Amino acid sequence: MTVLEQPGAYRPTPPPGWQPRVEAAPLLPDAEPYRLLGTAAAADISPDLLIRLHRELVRGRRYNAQATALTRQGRLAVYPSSTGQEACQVAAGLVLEDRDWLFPSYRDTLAAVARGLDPVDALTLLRGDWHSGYDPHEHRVAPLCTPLATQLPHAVGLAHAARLKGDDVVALALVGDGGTSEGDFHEALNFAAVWRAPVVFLVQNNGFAISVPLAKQTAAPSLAHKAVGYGMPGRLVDGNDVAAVHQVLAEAVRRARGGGGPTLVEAVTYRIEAHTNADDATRYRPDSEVEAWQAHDPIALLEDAMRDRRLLDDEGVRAARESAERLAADLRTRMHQDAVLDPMELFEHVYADRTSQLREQAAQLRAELDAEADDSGKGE
Ligand SMILES: Cc1ncc(C[n+]2csc(CCOP(=O)(O)OP(=O)(O)O)c2C)c(N)n1
Ligand SMILES: [Mg+2]
Repeated sequence: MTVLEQPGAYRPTPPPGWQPRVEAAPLLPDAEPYRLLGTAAAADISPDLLIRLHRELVRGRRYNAQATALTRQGRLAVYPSSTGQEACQVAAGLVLEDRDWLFPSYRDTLAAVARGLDPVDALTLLRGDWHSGYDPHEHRVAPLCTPLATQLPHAVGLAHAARLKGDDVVALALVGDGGTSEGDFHEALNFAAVWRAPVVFLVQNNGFAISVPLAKQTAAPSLAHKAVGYGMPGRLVDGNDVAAVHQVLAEAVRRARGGGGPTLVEAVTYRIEAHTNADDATRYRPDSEVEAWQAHDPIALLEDAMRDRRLLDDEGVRAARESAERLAADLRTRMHQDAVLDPMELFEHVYADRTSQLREQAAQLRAELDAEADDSGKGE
């Protein structure tokens, strides 16, 4: 007798009383991306929040332009611009409490800066200077993560550990549309839902993973629909509507903090620039597509809504732009200074107890540096 022939061992048809373990309908995303700016509900958003969001959007766009210019001047090895995606960046950077944690990817410099990270420190990694470039504990911003989606299980682990310790901490993890095809995305969402971890996943669907468009990335109805398979709610939001992204994230953060478990938010947006300064986007997408998205610009959408409510005038726009110019000037000044680095620090923060190989390599480098110092001393 085979296993399948044993009575009751294998039941391919469900028994009569079968029910879904979780109701699927409440987890499903809306049919259309949620919008707030330009709707009647926008009248209820706090003026202070809108003014803050506007200032950060304008500063964020200027930051992207300045960082891209620094790549041309040889001051940065590479820069992945988030122009067009500033609404997602700023909302993610401002929505958390100080005690929470942000887990960004390489494109999420603006989210880290909006959360309080020094604008120069946020570029240290891309300049190739020093480890992750900043102390992650200072602002509770994990290192800007280049291996796709690996930040997601880290976020879940931190959030779960915080809950076990009784700490009131929510983790917000950012990932791109391409990152949702990674095994780490699956593992993170599965664990988060099973453990009801206080974590929020924000997918910035900017249409592309380098040159791969979303249609070649997934056959899912939307990326937000993936949430249902894990047993968490999926929310679909207009990623260029900063008020909508902020509100949807704030609700997900509240839910996580209250013990309600994780949420997957898909923000539909667009990468206006190439993947990085090293990419030529005209090879794989028409200008007309970029222009269509420029007509749905996050800063213009917010400015129109704020002018309608008389929360912004020409003077307000000018003040925000001046603040952005000061940020860019500071970035230029400090990025044009050569960093003074100690090569021996390469060996720090790698292992708590240095391995024998690393000890050997450190000794070799020390000897080479000492020999160089002796030689240059002789030349003087
Ligand atoms: C594990 C892994 N595989 C491949 C890459 C190479 N890579 C860098 S960015 C990128 C595209 C990612 O696209 P997406 O997740 O949509 O993020 P976006 O760049 O659009 O913000 C790829 C494949 C990587 N960094 N890590
Ligand atoms: Mg993408």
